[in-house]
Amino acid sequence: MEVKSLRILVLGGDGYLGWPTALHLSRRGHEVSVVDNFTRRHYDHEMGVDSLVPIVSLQQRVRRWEEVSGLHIEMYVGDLTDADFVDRTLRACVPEAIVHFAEQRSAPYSMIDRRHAVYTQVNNVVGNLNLLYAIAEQDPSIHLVKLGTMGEYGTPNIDIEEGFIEVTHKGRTDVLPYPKQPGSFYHLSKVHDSHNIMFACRIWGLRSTDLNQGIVYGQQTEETALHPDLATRFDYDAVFGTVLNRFCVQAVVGHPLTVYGEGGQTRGMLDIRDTLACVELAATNPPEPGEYRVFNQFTESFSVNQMAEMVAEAHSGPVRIEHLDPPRVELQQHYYRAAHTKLLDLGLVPHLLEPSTIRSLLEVVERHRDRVDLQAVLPTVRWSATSSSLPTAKGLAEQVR
Ligand code: NAD
Ligand code: USQ
Repeated sequence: MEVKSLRILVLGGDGYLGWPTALHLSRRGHEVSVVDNFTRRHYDHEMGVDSLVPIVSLQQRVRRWEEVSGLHIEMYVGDLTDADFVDRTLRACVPEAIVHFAEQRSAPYSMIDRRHAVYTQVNNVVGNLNLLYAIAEQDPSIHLVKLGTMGEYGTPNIDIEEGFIEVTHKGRTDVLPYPKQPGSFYHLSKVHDSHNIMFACRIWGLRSTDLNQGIVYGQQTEETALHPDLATRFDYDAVFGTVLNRFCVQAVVGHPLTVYGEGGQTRGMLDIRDTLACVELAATNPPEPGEYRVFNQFTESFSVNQMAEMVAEAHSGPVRIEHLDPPRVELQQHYYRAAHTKLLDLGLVPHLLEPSTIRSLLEVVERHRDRVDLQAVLPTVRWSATSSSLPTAKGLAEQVR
């Protein structure tokens, strides 16, 4: 389908999702620039972990893309919490749409201690606020496509709607923001962002799409598969690895799949290739000036137990599933039904989670299995200071041997 070419600035363009999104938008004919301060690479050093799939520097990635595709991606290195940098970058790039991925995105990282909680909220909320001011001052018609999270809603005992719910109270009716019950200081930072964006749309007439994204799985996209230097990162450690990606790594190395608690936690999920498609659909179908809209960006929901069983079935070798003492404070059995029709209405054709999808992910892991550090697999961050002690990384490594 023919799409209008846009000047798009991708914030967080060195990350797991930002990099493949930048490539996808570039190949689709958009003029793409990326921003990053490499803080994600710094967390690796801090935590002593690394992406399972090796990644080259952003500079090398951009050069390789130019060589492979003949397409240029402009690069800006800097921090969104630096307002001058944000102002300068918007002036230099003059974007029509900004896709904002550039936040600290791990729930466990935000729950390590006070310092990490404060860092997460300052980084995310201040960066987003600087961006809102720069857009308002320079060009309020810029469309902000902001990555939020399904975790903003938590797990209420009623259906989750797309951003807003009609409420009748004492005989009067209104459409109000859907109640938020996030489960970590990270997820809370996204709630704060949503409120700030909605307010900025109301008072300054900005336009924004808040993409409440579910948990992403997968590592390869059409563009990243073109050359090893174009690969995106793949995290499997207990702080940054997400559940399905982690289970695939655990299955390949013979580690028991680490289901936290009862495993009835149910979440919206999506294939990494659908992230790219959803972001482009949102960017190329902008809201009206002053409009703040919310899309729930996931394609299917599964419980943690279902995901563990699917990985065990797809893997050719034996797989053991273990229920660990839950490190997080969250409901382990609950009702979960969330609307997600708006992106489908715009034309999203989802990649659903088939055994073949899991098998191709297992193959990626197999190629890099020598890089797996078993010490990084077990959860070490507890939500509650009083929760029972977790098995140690050393204990688990011994169990695996
Ligand atoms: P990531 O950590 O791999 O990428 C984020 C990038 O932003 C990193 O490269 C980091 O260096 C950069 N960054 C962070 N703070 C910055 C700052 N202040 N200035 C400049 N750059 C900064 O994360 P990801 O998995 O690619 O997620 C991207 C976005 O999507 C996040 O906002 C996350 O909350 C959201 N999201 C991710 C998932 C998922 O499953 N990965 C699911 C739902 C929502
Ligand atoms: N879980 C396990 N075992 C594991 C890892 C996780 O049982 O080894 C459970 C967790 O307890 C949780 C669920 O799986 O109930 C999801 O955990 P996760 O780490 O995969 O995802 P989460 O912490 O919610 O965060 C991830 C991304 C975040 C994004 C969010 C989308 O890191 O950036 O916002 O997914 S959502 O979950 O919809 O909020």
